[in-house]
Amino acid sequence: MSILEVNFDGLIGPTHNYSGLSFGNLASERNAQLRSNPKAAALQGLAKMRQLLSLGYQQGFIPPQQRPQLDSMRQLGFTGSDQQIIQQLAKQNPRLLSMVYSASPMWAANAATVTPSTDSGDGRVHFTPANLLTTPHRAIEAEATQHTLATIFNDPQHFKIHAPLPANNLFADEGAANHSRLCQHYGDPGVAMFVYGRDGLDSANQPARFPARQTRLASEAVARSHGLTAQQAVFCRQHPTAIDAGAFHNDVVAVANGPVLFFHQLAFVDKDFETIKQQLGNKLNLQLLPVNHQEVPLEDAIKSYLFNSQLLAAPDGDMTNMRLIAPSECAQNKSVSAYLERLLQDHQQPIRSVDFVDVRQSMSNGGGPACLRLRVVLNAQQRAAVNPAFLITEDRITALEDWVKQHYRDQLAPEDLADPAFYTESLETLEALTQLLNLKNFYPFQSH
Ligand code: SUG
Repeated sequence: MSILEVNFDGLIGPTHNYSGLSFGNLASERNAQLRSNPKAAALQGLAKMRQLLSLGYQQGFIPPQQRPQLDSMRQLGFTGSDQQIIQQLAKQNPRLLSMVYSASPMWAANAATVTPSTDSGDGRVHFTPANLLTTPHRAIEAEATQHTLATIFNDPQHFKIHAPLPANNLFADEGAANHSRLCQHYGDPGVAMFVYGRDGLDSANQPARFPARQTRLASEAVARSHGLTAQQAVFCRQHPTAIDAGAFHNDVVAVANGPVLFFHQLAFVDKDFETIKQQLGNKLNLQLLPVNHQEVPLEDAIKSYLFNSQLLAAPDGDMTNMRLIAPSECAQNKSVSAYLERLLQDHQQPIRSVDFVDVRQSMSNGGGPACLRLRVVLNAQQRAAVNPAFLITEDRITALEDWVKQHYRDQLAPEDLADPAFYTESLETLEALTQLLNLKNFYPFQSH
């Protein structure tokens, strides 16, 4: 009971927009240049947090990053005031403008890879911020993510925040979206399952169409620096077919919790998976929930984001009484909703209920319920050591909803990013957030 998983959801920022920045992410490409609704996006995210809280789960959040992020443009030789740089970008290179305005840190599953203290061997929870270097708009997240994590988990006795891996193509890292921790119960020793799309050095077996974002070399480096021994980590290649079908992260086709691994038949390379099954099976009473292609075609799995559901143990950590928090798109997809009905009738497996949530604004950029959260397994002392400003209560959700309603736009078109008024508004919104949370000098603009 005292060791539990806490979900830290990305609080969706005021600049949420559809700029088609993620090659290989079908939703991002499909919705490029549409108008977004940042207010609805943030309220949908908060409603999901409220739902988990009311079901009895502990919940935290990760604040949005400062956008626009213009340091990256200054490094590229742009000069002048922030407003002048925005004007230059709007005129010369609107694509760069949308990159520095992206609200992509909302997808907290990509913030970092996390190893609980039960596994790290030094009594601390380890975090490595993901370098996200495959996509330029996400590569600018890493440094601020490191700072944010160090603010939330600000007790070095309990938490170790590593630097992101070197920003080199060999070490491309996407964080927890390509990592799962399997264990019998949260307090028992676990095995980290790292899933990578390409080796790093060896270029064989890569997807043909879309980029493989995670390298094996990166996964190995994270495992090593988190203190995991060869016995505590397994490495498995993502099926190139899945990446080419739009599963740019493994969490689009698989999700695990405790001893349960719920996955699409085409998620992993068969040969690797056979080895891993054995390695995992030797350590725990693994429960596999494979879904085959005839039952749910890969295209339906990717369109509905079935496997991007949050797979939750009961609030007290009971692994025999689990639930799925699934995107509402799953209820509308024929093969997926039929599958879920059958699943719930099967009492040999531990999932007892499915709750549908509307996170459509995020889904339209390729981010489902599981993308929006970073899972952190914490014992009671560690939970007490988390900076309370980032923990969710009913009152805090209400306060955050009021803040969103007061400051967020309900329509944002990519061309609005060039508007000088939007720049001022974005920073004022973040200023109001830090006042609400009582945070001093959290954002770079606040220390100038
Ligand atoms: O990295 N989309 C994100 C979605 C991340 C989903 N996260 C997980 N699967 N864990 C991405 O592709 C789109 C931004 C745009 O096109 O405006 C974007 O970054």
